[in-house]
Amino acid sequence: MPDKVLITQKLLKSCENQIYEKFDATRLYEQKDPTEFLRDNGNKFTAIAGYGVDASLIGKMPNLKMIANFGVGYDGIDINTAAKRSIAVSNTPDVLNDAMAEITIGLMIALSRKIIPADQFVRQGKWKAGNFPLQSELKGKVAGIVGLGRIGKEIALRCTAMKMQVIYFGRTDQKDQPYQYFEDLMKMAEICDWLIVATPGGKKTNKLVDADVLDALGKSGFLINIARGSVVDEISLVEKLKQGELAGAGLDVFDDEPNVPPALFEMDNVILSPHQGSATRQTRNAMGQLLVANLEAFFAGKPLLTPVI
Ligand code: 8YV
Repeated sequence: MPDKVLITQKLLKSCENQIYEKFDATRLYEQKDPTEFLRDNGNKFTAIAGYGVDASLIGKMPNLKMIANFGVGYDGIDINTAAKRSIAVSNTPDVLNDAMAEITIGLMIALSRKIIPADQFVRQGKWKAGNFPLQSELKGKVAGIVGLGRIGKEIALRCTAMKMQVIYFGRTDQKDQPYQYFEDLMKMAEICDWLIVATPGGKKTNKLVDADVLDALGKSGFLINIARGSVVDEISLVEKLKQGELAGAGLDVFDDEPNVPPALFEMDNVILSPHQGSATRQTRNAMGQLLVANLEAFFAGKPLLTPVI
C-alpha cells in the first residue's frame, strides 16, 4: 500500500516533520485550492493525519484506508462514514490525561481563590487601600464529574487530593471506583458545588448539560468544561451567568471555537481558556508520537496501537 499521507489540519510541527520523514506526505491546508487539489489528487492518498474529517472529504478520497486523529476526542471525524468504508481510525488517548487533569484543577483553584482578579487588584495598586475580599476553598466541597473515563479518573484523584468529595455521572456504574455513582445528572448537579464536564463530545452528549442541569447546579455552583463546548448549552450558560444564577465557570472549550460569546468577557467569575487542556510541550509531543506510531503500524500491516474503529 502506498504510504501517502495527507495532513488535513495544521498539527504540531514535530509531528508533521516526522510524518514527512517517514512517509510520502502532503499538507492539504497549504494548497491554494484544496477542493481542486482533492479533485485531482484525492485518489492518491491512503491515510489522513488530522482532526477534522467529514463525509465529504472521505468521499473525495476513494483509496483512503486510515485516519490518524490528533486528539483523544474524535467527534471531528465522521466515524459512521469511515466504518462503512472500512477505514481504520486511531486517536491519542491516555498520554494527555495528566495535562487535562492539571488544567481542570488549575481552573478550579483560580476560580475559587479569584487568582486572576486578585492579580489585577495588586497590579492596579488597590492593595494599598485595603485587603482583597475573603474567598472560598475547595476542601470539603463536592465535585461532580460528568464522565468518569480516563481523564475523569485523573481529575477525581486530584479532587480527592484537594480533600473534596468526588461523585460522578456516566453511562455505567463503575463498581470498582471509590466514588458514588449517579445515573441521574440532575440529581448529581443538585448536590454538587463543582460540576466538571469530562465526557466525549458528539451527538450522544450534545447539550447534556442543559438549562435544567444548570438550574440544579444553582447559584452557589461552578461549572468547569474541559471536554467539548457541544456538551453544554452555551446560550443557557451565558444567560445563567448573566443573571447570577451560577457562581462561576471555568471554560477551556466552546461551541464555535475560536469564537467565544463576548458577554463572557465582562465576567470576573468566569475564566476563559483557549482549548489548551492538552497543550503542554510534553503532552502534545506524546500525542504526535502516538499518531505517528499508529500510522507506522498501519503501513506495516500491524494492529493499530490505539484504534477507535
Ligand atoms: C485537541 C483535544 O485534539 O484530544 C482532544 O480531544 O481536544 C485536544 O487535545 C487538540 O487541541 C488538537 O487540536
